[in-house]
Amino acid sequence: MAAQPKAKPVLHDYWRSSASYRVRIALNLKGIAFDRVSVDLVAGDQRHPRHLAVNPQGLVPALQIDGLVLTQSLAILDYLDETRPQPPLLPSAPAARAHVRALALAIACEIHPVSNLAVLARVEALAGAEARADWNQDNIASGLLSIEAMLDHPGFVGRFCQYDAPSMADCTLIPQLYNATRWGVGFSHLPRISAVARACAAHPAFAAAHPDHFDLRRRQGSLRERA
Ligand SMILES: N[C@@H](CCC(=O)N[C@@H](CS)C(=O)NCC(=O)O)C(=O)O
Repeated sequence: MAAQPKAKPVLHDYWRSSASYRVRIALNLKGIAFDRVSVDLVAGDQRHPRHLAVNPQGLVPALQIDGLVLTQSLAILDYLDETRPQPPLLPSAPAARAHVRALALAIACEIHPVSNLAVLARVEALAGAEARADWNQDNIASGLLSIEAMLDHPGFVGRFCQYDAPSMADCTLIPQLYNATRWGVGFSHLPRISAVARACAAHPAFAAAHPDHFDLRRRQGSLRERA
């Protein structure tokens, strides 16, 4: 019997979600073509039963692949790396792997959750719109300072976060920088981060994953702001 052709992966994402952006970059780096289901976080689509059936956490991203539905962006990156090892998202040496994972986790576990939509909405409800912006800007600025210090590691220097090829750390950092820019937090004073941003901007997998290509407002002609 002829083998069934594999279904094309489907990414449930939101154009401006940084966790989704991580997965788009990784899929592009691996050369995996995918379709998208757009979950409009501003409209509240993430709480619709149709999306909750895909991701009970009511978050994006979720990736349908190999007959599975995967959630949590870093778990998705790990799965992609384990099932499609080339090009690797993690270096082979344990110490180098630990460093890449530490960078990715520092962003995904420390910086990003504090800037999440639900957290920002709560800060705004308690203290107003100005406090929401201050909170987010302070969080991102201090988070990036620590990432700069982590990148300045003599053993792991290169064009990207570590060495001269993109890794899971770059997949995580670039969306965080997009978010920083959106919130008016500059990073030109951080030389290692700026150098990585330049290297990634010139890489086609990163360029093709950029939120501008998926901007819902452009497609819908609406002007909804800040998700
Ligand atoms: N740790 C999760 C974070 C996912 C997450 O926070 N996604 C945000 C967008 S970047 C979201 O769906 N927010 C919807 C909401 O807060 O209602 C991951 O890495 O996948």
